[in-house]
Amino acid sequence: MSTGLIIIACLILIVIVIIQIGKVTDLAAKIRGEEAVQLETNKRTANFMLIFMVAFLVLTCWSAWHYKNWMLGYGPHQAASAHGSSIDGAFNITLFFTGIVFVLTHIALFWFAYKYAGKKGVIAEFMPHDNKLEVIWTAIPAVVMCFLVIRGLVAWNEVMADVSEGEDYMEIEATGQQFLWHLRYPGPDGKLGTRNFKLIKSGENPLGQDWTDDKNLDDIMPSEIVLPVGKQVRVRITAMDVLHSFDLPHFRVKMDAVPGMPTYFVFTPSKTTEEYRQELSKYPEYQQPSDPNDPKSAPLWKTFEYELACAELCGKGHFSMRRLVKIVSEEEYQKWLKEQQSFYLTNVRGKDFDPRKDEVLGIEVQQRKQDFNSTVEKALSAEKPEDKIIRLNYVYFKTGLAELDDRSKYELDNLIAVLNKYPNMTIEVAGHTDSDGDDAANMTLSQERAKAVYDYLVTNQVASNRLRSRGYGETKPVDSNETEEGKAKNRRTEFQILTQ
Ligand SMILES: [Cu+2]
Repeated sequence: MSTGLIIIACLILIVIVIIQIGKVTDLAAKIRGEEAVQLETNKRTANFMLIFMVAFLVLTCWSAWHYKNWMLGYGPHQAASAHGSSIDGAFNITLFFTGIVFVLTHIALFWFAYKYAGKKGVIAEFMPHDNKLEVIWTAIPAVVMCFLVIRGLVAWNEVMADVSEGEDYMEIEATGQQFLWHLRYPGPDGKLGTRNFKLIKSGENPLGQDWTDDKNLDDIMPSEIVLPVGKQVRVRITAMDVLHSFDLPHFRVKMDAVPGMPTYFVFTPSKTTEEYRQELSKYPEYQQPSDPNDPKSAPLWKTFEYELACAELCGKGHFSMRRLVKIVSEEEYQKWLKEQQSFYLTNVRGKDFDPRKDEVLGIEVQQRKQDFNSTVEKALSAEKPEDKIIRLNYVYFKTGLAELDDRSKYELDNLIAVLNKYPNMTIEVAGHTDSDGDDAANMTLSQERAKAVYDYLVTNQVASNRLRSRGYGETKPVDSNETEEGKAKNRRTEFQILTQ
């Protein structure tokens, strides 16, 4: 506040000083004779015009030369995408023509001001109209502009082309919001799930993904963009509040993110992050320490990262929309992809707001089958009898009853598949409870539950002489019965491989 007042006070003072100087000059002119003063001022101004003409041109050329290796499109900053060079080409041609015009008009402007400064006894020539001149300065810019526009249009059509049917590409999605980018990858199925803005709920469902659409279940939401080099990528771009702009400067990718109007950009990264760093390492500018306060910090080229920026001033947190972009080899990309967790499975699954919490999902069935089979393989090669006990993690009973819940069938079917695979295998099915309630009742319940599993197996064509069932009640806890978590572990159904 006080700084503002001081600035305003200064401005007022400056205006007063200028007015006073004007008055003094006026007075001096009256004393010395107005014309003489005017001519002297003209001469001085004309000389300044000439100095400015030279100084500004030199400064412009010097700075362009000095900073050339920092500018996109020059030195180490050749475009890192397949289409990038066509944009750079259009840019350079425009720069070439406008550069010529800039130098010529700049020189003409100040040279004329110098040469035709007011002199005693010289009168300006009166030239009301000149057809030849007008034709020249209309025709030349028109022809040049036509050339630039047509060339630009060709580049635009090439760069903005959408993927055509049957083309090989991967799709990701970026949604701008004040002030971050939500990034979404399709997951193993390669397909992004549908969204509905009515389902948006911060924390639970930031993008409004429709969980009843299976395509959504494996979608991942990483905090950075990782892409394989040489693979065509289509980015779906949307916004949730105001205008944002999806900008990958090193790839010459830039497209507005508009609320309610999905846009897209198709591009192919052509240089990995590492390759870009290697290019930078050849230039002295990038040997400086990355941290100006620490001379021992890694050189700039080593710490280089591609980035995603928002290129639309979208509010006061606009700067924080930066995200890292990493271009890697196909193998590194696959490795990274495998480490990513589905948003649904990690943040929604089983929670109160999960609309499918009572359902066993296709992806879970597959995952559990894999886990179950690898546990069985491990038990088969184990030596000690206690290492041949396998817990049936997904066999559920109705509370306090020995009646199997429908969701148990997937795990039991995995067991049947194993028994069919190893025809000599015999097992004991065991039931266990926690220590709540009456001991004898627990014993009965565990026996009945083990029997229920036994019956299910027999009904499904497993020979009864390969099976026996037993209830252990609360006699064999694997965890403390003091905590809810421990109790849940003690209430279990398992089987032991007896012979194999
Ligand atoms: Cu923004």
